[in-house]
Amino acid sequence: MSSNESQTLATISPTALSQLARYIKQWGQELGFAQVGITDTDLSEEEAKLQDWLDKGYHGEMGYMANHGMMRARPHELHQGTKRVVSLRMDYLPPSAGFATNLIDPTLGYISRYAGGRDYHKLMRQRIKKLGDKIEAYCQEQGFGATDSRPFVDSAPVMERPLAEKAGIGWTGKHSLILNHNAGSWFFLGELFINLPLPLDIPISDGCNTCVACIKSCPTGAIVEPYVVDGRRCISYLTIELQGAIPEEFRPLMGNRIYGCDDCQLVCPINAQAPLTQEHDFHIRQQILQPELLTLFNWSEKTFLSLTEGSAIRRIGHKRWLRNIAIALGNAPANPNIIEALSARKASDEVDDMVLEHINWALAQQQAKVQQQTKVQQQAKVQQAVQFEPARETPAQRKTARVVRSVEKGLPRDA
Ligand code: B12
Ligand code: SF4
Ligand code: SF4
Repeated sequence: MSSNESQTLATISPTALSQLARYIKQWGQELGFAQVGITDTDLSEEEAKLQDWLDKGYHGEMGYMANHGMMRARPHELHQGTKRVVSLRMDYLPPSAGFATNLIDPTLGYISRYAGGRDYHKLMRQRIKKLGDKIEAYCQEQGFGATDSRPFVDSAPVMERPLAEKAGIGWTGKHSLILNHNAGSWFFLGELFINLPLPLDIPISDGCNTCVACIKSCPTGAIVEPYVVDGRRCISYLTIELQGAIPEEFRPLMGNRIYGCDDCQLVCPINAQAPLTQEHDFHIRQQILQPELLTLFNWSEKTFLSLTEGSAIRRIGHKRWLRNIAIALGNAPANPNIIEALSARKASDEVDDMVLEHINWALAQQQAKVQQQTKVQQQAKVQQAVQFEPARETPAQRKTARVVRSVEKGLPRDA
């Protein structure tokens, strides 16, 4: 951008900027965004918190979180000349979410509801780019000069949540996600960085009050203090971000969650009124709607790649897919079909050492449960008891059962 152009932009009157901000919100909604807010680029208050999070190693293997220094907290350094950040919310809660039905059945795989449809990154980025183009065309038409803008959707080192909070999209919940009373938390965030001094929106106040439901319900204790998630413990990290073996201590706690996790949002009372997505692309694909673990486990790499085309799931690749499902099969009740499928997979050339280790773990879990059942049956015979005693619930199963009850009561439409 030439100095003449920036000169012209600098002379736009406050009234014209307010009018433009109203148009930006209207255009954002026309492009499918449920909420649009505007903030400045000052995240200096977040720098110490981000550094502390990194110093504690909470990012685990997510090198991209540490690689860019404090640029994440400095939008004007990331894209020179940026004066404002337009923060945008797009809802993803699909109809027939079937949260409780899916979580309570250990023979089904649970896939985070943000990932049931098309990958949000590209879809949102294209729409935000269109918003930037509309602003540019309007400014040219009004004789304001050329603007400079850049869209982001989790694509570069941007602190999306603190920006959204400052732009009035919602408050930071104790699970660290952004939420508000009208929208709940089932939404993605995206941004448009722009060099116009638009008027700022006002943040809303924290609505969590004394609630701690998300902290208490997290299956792996990943919310280590209010507002702070140790990424290394989060099932979303373990199943999606982590490349290698999943530490054994977390495997029994993961239950049937094979891609991401929604528990901290499922128990959140603010989600009771959450709107369903307006995007058909975010509806859950048929093949992964309440899917049988054994069916998913038998997908060849070719089938995996073809059925996950255009979906975020594809990015983890077939090996990590098998790794995650093997753990869920190990957590399922004893079943000869599971033992057979795990044993058969061991011989497949689609399995490497990492996956094999998870399959062996799952087989050991299954065999231990078979032995336990046999022992109980023998004892029952000795005592001439007529009734078969079902396997006792583990602490992880009890926790999931509590989450399921909370969903049935609190989110009946989506249960
Ligand atoms: C890395 C990452 C992860 C990691 C780490 C999560 C984490 N909590 O940091 C993992 C893989 C675990 C993850 C999981 C999920 N993620 Co994620 N993730 C990101 C990413 C790329 C960066 C987040 C980040 O900067 N973390 C670093 C920490 C330091 O930042 P922070 O959590 O914002 O921390 C701030 C607060 O803790 C606050 N804070 C600290 N102390 C205090 C005290 C008080 C009083 C207050 C008010 C605040 C406060 O200050 C910190 C710094 O500003 C963003 C996209 C992006 N580019 O921003 C998506 C993003 C945050 N993820 C998102 C989603 C949807 C998820 C999942 C729900 C996916 C799923 N269903 O499996 C889970 C939810 C887990 C959870 N409870 O956070 C959405 C969230 C949308 C929303 N409504 O907020 C984002 C914004 C992606 C997007 N574009 O939509 N994610
Ligand atoms: S997504 Fe699941 S594992 Fe991660 S913090 Fe939330 S409840 Fe815990
Ligand atoms: S569950 Fe409770 S504490 Fe957690 S984000 Fe929701 S309202 Fe806040």
